Amino acid sequence: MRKGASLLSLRVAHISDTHLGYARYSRLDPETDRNQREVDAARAYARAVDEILSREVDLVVHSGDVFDTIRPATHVVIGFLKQTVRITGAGIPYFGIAGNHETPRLRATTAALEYANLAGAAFACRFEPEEVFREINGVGVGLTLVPHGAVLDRELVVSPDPEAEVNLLVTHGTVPGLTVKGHELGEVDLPGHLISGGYDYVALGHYHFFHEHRKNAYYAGATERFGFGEVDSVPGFAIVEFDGSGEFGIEHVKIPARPMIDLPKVDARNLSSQDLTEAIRERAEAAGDALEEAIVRLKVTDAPVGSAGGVDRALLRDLRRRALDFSLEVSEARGEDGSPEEFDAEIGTLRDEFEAFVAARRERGDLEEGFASRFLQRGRDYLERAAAEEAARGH
Ligand SMILES: [Mn+2]
Repeated sequence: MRKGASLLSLRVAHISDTHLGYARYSRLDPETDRNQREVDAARAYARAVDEILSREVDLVVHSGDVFDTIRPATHVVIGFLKQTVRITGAGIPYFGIAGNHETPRLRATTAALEYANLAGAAFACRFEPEEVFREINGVGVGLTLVPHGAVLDRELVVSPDPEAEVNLLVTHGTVPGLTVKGHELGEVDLPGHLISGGYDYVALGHYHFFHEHRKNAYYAGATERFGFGEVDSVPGFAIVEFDGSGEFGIEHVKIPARPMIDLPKVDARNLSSQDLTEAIRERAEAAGDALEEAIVRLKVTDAPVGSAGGVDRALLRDLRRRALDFSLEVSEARGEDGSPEEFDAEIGTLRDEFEAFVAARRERGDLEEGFASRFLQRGRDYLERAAAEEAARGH
């Protein structure tokens, strides 16, 4: 902050990784008949907008992965625009960038995010940075918008606007040296020099946890959880407040999300199918009502070959009915020659591939929602039955 006006006041909402259009599992939302997780992601964004509007912010920035895919379905785009105009319609400036999920592979392709620019927001979604100066609430604000498509240029240099009182950099990717639980995240895609410049605040997107990278650089975190790697994350966004002191205050605003539960692992060494069934039942009973409508995972390790195939199907069916999704991840004990039994891993891969296949078709609009959902369920049942039969044959 160069002009040091002590009267300066600027409140910025930093939101990120909304992943609109993300769809998983087979459950449909009873109200809309659309994929439940897709509806969850849309509701999380709507809740974030509610919070933003109740907090008298002067400016909103979105640091990318607005959409989960390059070609979100029309209703996903419309849903995003309806929420976005609640902000721009209230006269609040809204700037953002494209993340890796929505950046087209080809320069000739137009990003869906361009629609936001027709709704009064300003999103940089091409392959070069954009610089904006805007007087907001009497404060000269410099915004450097570096979409994910622009960070492919390793030599890219951006700098703060010397005329601005508050300078913000908005970008998306993994910063060098981002350490999570003691180890560094692989695949750094943001050049180190990019975020080292003299910005008052660097609004980062990509990493789904609210996280202070440096004194002036934060990941806002995602508005929902998008996988078990995020089971411990707290979905929400950040409010950053500048008062002209040269420092800023930051608050993480939590947003209620779909419960996600990783049940305590079962060590299945020497357990028969019946023992394993009982262990699963115990874990489920201990969790109780928390399982209802939650995304649940139970990992089973070192299961004797074939034992998983004999787990009580009625129990699994009941758990799948109660939870939004119940995923039993079994890894079998190593074979006598020390080689891992890879069969379940293969089935896991097949299942993932099948789900990705259906998701891609659904996204392209090739499959009608209800049909896609039934198709997905039937395919998974079939794969599971095949796995059980293989296992029973003592693969
Ligand atoms: Mn993301």
